[in-house]
Amino acid sequence: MKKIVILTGAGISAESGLGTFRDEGGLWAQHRIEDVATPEGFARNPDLVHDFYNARRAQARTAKPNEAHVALAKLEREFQGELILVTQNVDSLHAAAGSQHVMHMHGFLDGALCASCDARWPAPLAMNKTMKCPTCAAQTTRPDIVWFGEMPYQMDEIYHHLSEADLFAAIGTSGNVYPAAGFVQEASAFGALTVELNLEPSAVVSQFEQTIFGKASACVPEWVESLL
Ligand code: BV8
Repeated sequence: MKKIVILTGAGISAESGLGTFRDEGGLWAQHRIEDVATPEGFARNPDLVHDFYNARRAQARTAKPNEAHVALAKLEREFQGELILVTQNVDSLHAAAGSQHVMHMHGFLDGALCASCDARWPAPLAMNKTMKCPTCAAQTTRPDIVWFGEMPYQMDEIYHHLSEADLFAAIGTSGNVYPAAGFVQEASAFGALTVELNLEPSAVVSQFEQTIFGKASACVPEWVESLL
């Protein structure tokens, strides 16, 4: 096996204490997606959106990687072929666990972006709408997060990797959000073996050849050992 592509979602960070989106009492149960994770919501009420991300940034700063993150970092170190790790998550737990190359397709909680000049810089713990861009001084600072209706990052590169994958694995994602939820179809169309590791069947479970159900902190280390 020469190339493995892995997609992770909120489920891999659940045991690190970070809320998922669609589980009981998840993030979307407390907020409407339209209000806190769309450009329109940000334009309508930037304070509400900054508060939402400031709370998540504070929570994420205290979170520690769990055994699933650590196992994927070990896989990157020890796998003889090429490992591509794509995450929908905006936390930095993969990097904290030692993963060197992580593709953050939905952006970063710890990143700030200027909506006027596209400058990016490390986000302070709390952001607000009066913050000035260090490059152009405009007061249009936003979290460097891909909201609904916006194009996820590095899509061309990701599709290229999917076309070359021998194995595609989705870990801790409910398969509700596109284009990420379509990656399994893309990979299998190019002949990859596909496996879903999740607490329960995702919305696209039928498209996977193999499924492994259970908590990520237990299933992922075991799965990684089976690969090495
Ligand atoms: C785009 C940043 C186009 C925000 C996020 C109708 C049909 C199809 C598509 C659409 C549609 N209407 C609109 C769309 C497009 C839309 C979309 O897919 N909407 C969905 C809701 C229907 N997608 C977009 O808008 C995307 N952009 O399409 O652009 C375009 C084209 C051209 C030009 C311009 C634009 C952008 C999507 C990105 C949105 N941003 N994140 C933030 O994080 O605040 S998405 C958000 O959901 C998070 O990033 C999250 O990662 C992602 C997916 O959620 P999951 O990671 O899967 O998390 P979830 O809670 O859902 O599931 C957790 C899973 O873990 C569960 O299955 C659970 O069982 C499991 N689990 C729990 N505990 C554990 C566990 N597993 C293992 N162990 C455990 N312990």
